[in-house]
Amino acid sequence: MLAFAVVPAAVQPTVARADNPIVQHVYTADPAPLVYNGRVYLYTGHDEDGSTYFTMKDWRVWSSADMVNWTDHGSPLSLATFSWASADAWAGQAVQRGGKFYWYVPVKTRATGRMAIGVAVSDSPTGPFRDALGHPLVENGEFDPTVFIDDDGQAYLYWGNPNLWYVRLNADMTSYSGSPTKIPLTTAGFGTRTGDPNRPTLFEEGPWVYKRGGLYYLVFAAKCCSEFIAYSTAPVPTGPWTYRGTVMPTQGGSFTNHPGIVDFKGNSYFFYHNGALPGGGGYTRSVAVEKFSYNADGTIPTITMTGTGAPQAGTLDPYVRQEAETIAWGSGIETEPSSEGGMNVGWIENGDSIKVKGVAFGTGASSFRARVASTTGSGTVEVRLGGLNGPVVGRCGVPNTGGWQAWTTVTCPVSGATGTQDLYLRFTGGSGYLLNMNWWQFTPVGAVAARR
Ligand code: FUB
Repeated sequence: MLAFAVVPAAVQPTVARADNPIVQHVYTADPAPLVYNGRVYLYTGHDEDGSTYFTMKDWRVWSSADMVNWTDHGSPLSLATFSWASADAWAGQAVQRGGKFYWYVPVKTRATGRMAIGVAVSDSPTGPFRDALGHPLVENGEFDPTVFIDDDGQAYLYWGNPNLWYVRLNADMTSYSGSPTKIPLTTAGFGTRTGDPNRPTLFEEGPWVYKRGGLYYLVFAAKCCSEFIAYSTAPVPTGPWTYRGTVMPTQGGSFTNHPGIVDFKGNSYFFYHNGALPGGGGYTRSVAVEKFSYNADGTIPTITMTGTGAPQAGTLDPYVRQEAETIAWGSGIETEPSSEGGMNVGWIENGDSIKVKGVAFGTGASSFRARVASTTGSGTVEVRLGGLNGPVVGRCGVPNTGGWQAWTTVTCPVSGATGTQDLYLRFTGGSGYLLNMNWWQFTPVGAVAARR
């Protein structure tokens, strides 16, 4: 896709005051985090701009080493991956086993028009993913799969709305033993809902199952609508479950919510979604994250949504290549697949910006280089520190490279970039699209700048 050819109806937040929600340039929903190899990978759904229903066609992958700067890995899974699927790319989860990544997703089938669970597989957490089976793994008209692998290697698939089901997955992760079993939705297990005789318990959808300290947790979207997040616990993965209360109250401008919980670098994180971005709401949602600590007895505290999100877990190294699409807060920008691999930032106009949080310059940087492309040659990258209007420590002009995917490297001197600071790449120039950026890298004082 060429930056000048298509104008996406973008999410265009203009003020960079917060770092939550996690992604600003597309609407995201139904978070499913996975920790692998020192990074947290975040699998999400994708709400279309201006959507008035759950009109969802693809899923997205993001990753971070520090919980605040998130790299866009694009869309390695969509409805088109499943030849038998017709619609509803809803809430899924990816898990890793034996070096392969299995992504379980609910979709509507062409044949029956009912919801089913498909499974895609990849050798990499960022894909590409392919349909593992060529048909649904399981189909009973219900959705929202979560997969949990116990310490003994037994994997379980849970899913459901309005019921709650589980089945034991085989070690191949793409077949199962026995029949799907309905988990008894008792009020002792899942709380009491009033006002809906058809649904006497709070369980609505979006189960997320994991184990901590010998206790099994089932976190779920409760009541409808609006939903809140609640949880139950059990001594074994098949129950009986005991209702434990609220994780996150109803908040945030979306009538659904969806939980995902992981531990990362010694801390616990709760992922959810809300309608916090401009234009956001029940069908234009955004994934966000909060850090939390379990209570001493293993119960989960009540967590509220914030605009600041989780604190940064570490710092970002500016002296190694950083993808332009690694972003704490982006304003005005979009992303697209790059001809050089991965994604690039595009559709950059005058005044757009990228914030990268907690960049460890140490004793100082002497130059900045960026991989850029442009057909206009009218843009400049301002390298600023501390804020959008913070001091300019470098300024790189971008020439006409002959195409939006015709990449060249520009370099400019930097002075005054020391210590750990938030980096702002602010783009200036005339009207229209100015440049695309694939990656950037600083050179430390005393080192020789690389030529590419
Ligand atoms: O995103 C579509 C549906 O909305 C999900 O499957 C549910 O969990 C709810 O978030």
